[in-house]
Amino acid sequence: MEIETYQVVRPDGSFDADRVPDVDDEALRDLYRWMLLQRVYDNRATKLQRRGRLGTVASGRGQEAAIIGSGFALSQDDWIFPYGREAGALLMHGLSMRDLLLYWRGIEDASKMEGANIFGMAISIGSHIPLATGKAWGMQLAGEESIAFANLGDGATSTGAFHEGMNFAGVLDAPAVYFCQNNQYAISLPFEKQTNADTVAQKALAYGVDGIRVDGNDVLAVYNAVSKARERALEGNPVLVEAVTYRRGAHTTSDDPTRYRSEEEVDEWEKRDPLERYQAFLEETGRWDDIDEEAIREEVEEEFSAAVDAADEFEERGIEEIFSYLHEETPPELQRQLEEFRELLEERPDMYEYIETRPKG
Ligand SMILES: Cc1ncc(C[n+]2csc(CCOP(=O)(O)OP(=O)(O)O)c2C)c(N)n1
Ligand SMILES: [Mg+2]
Repeated sequence: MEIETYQVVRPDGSFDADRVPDVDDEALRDLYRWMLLQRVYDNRATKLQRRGRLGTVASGRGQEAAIIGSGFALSQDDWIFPYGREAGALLMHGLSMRDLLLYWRGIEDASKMEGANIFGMAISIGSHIPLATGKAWGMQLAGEESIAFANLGDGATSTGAFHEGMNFAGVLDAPAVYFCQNNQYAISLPFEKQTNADTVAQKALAYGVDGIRVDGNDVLAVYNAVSKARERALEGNPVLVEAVTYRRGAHTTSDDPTRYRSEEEVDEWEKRDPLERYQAFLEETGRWDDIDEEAIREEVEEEFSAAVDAADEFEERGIEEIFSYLHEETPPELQRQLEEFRELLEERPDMYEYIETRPKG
């Protein structure tokens, strides 16, 4: 089965003029700004984690075009179901950097995501896919002109939840877009060992859903593909988009990728850097001179530092919140566990010490 990989800008910077999206210069510049923000954010967050000030970080390095191109194609009314690497897209859609940092510090509900249509992150791989389908169906029943957008990895397509979510999307004509960032690995497992299918996009066919395959390191191609997918979804045709890309960093800060992949492979993908490719396009079309790269960097660095300060001021609310977070009224079984836990802490306060003494701020 041959599925075309849609592209606008080729790795050498040459491009297909008919495919350049019909957006103004400011939008074209913004795309660069957001990709750079994603890169700077990932660098800073990774360093912060190394200093023990974040629990873990899942970097989007190498995937900036996929993350930003897709986020940029969405409306503020759409609902995003994130999976962890898409900081830039979430910040674009109303999440504050402080709250994002607090999330990676283990505080999930700093903002309760107020003001942003962003669901909790799917740490349990694939679990958000049926939820996105359900949300999309609900929005359709309510007559809303918006879609549910699930961000997922290639690994998520090997879960049962993917199958269920896609199947129901097809059956229900749900206004949903499933955006798979095929970064070639699920932690250490390469794509070929995970599925016998040549592409993710072809899986859509079996569900009676549209499938699009796109060069995930080409921000304009991703933007076009997701814009198109969004239009189709609003007409009641769910779409699976596969963005072919590469995870250049470690899976998370607790992974060592040199143990399972070659330097040559990583070098090969370095050459397909999404920012460099887009810069070449901007230069070619006379837009690069309007971009002050240093100024963007400085601005993001400052924003990041301010977000760290704001996160440091957040008062932790104690272990008991684990028991009260989900339910309006604590059910009897949880109440019992809470009491048991309190007794345990009285007897063995040291059990909780490591959390209390972890580096503050
Ligand atoms: C249901 C479930 N199984 C296993 C894990 C452990 N795990 C965390 S991330 C991951 C791989 C995810 O790969 P992919 O979906 O390709 O996303 P990527 O990290 O490459 O962006 C796995 C197996 C998990 N979080 N949830
Ligand atoms: Mg992956």
